[in-house]
Amino acid sequence: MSNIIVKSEWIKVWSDNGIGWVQLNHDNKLNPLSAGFILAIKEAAEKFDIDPSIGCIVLIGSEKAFAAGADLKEMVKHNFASVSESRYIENGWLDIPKIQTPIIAGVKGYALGGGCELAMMCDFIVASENARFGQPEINIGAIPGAGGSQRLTRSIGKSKAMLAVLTGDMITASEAEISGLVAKVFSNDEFDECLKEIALKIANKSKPLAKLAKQAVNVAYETTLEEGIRSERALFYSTFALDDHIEGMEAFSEKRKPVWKNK
Ligand code: CO8
Repeated sequence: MSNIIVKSEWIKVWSDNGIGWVQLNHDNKLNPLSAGFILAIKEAAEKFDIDPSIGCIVLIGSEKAFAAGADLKEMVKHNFASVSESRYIENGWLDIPKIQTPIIAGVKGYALGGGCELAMMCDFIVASENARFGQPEINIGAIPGAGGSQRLTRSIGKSKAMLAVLTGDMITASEAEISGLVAKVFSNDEFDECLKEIALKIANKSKPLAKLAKQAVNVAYETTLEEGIRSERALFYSTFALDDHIEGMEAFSEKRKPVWKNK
């Protein structure tokens, strides 16, 4: 971990209207994910996560690819001892799902292997019609390693996940939308505008409420229905402690838009 150089120069970061944009901007437009690159992505997202002006984070890639997977030129140098000793997956990857602010993956082009896994670590995926998803690791002597076999299966079911993981074949944007991997697909022309519109809608919600809502949905992913229902109820009750709960209720009665205090 200590000798990994964080590749911040491959990340473009900007914010507007409460949206924190993190663009994967590698010299290779396929955005191969090396250890230093993933740490830079994680650090950029974490900075937005603790920025009180940000209500939604959006991860995007290039026109050609969100990310075409692990950097195979880096991975080829590894052996069993070095992947375990360097904590190849633990560094960076495992922190991205811990982001509390809503985070969207905006996918154009390829999202393959680690790229598909990174997109699935976000809260949901919005894709352009040219997007292609896949877990092709089986074709390069590996299997998914950053949660792909688990998140893809939970997202699209065992049968479709098995087909993808065992053949390594790509899934088109429309197939991904039908199977639930992707929340929305937009035409290539409309994509940027529509992605921004969704992010803006989320960024304009009460920030603590959005975080509680995200937490509630995530529990469904991680536990039994009974536990999830219990957890949702506790989170629901906790909304009553927020000024924004009172504001939301009052705004409804007064037939006006709520003005969130974010507390
Ligand atoms: N890593 C490094 N370099 C890559 C990668 C990659 N994943 N993908 C492509 N490149 C390089 C190519 O070698 C080529 O370099 P050069 O110009 O020096 O020859 C350049 O990018 C352009 O590539 P192509 O000519 O192949 O571009 P095409 O448009 O013809 O094809 C594809 C695009 C379909 C994306 C094709 O490049 C491809 O199949 N790439 C490999 C995809 C893949 O197998 N991804 C899975 C990798 S394994 C993985 O992700 C495991 C995840 C485990 C956790 C992650 C831990 C870090």
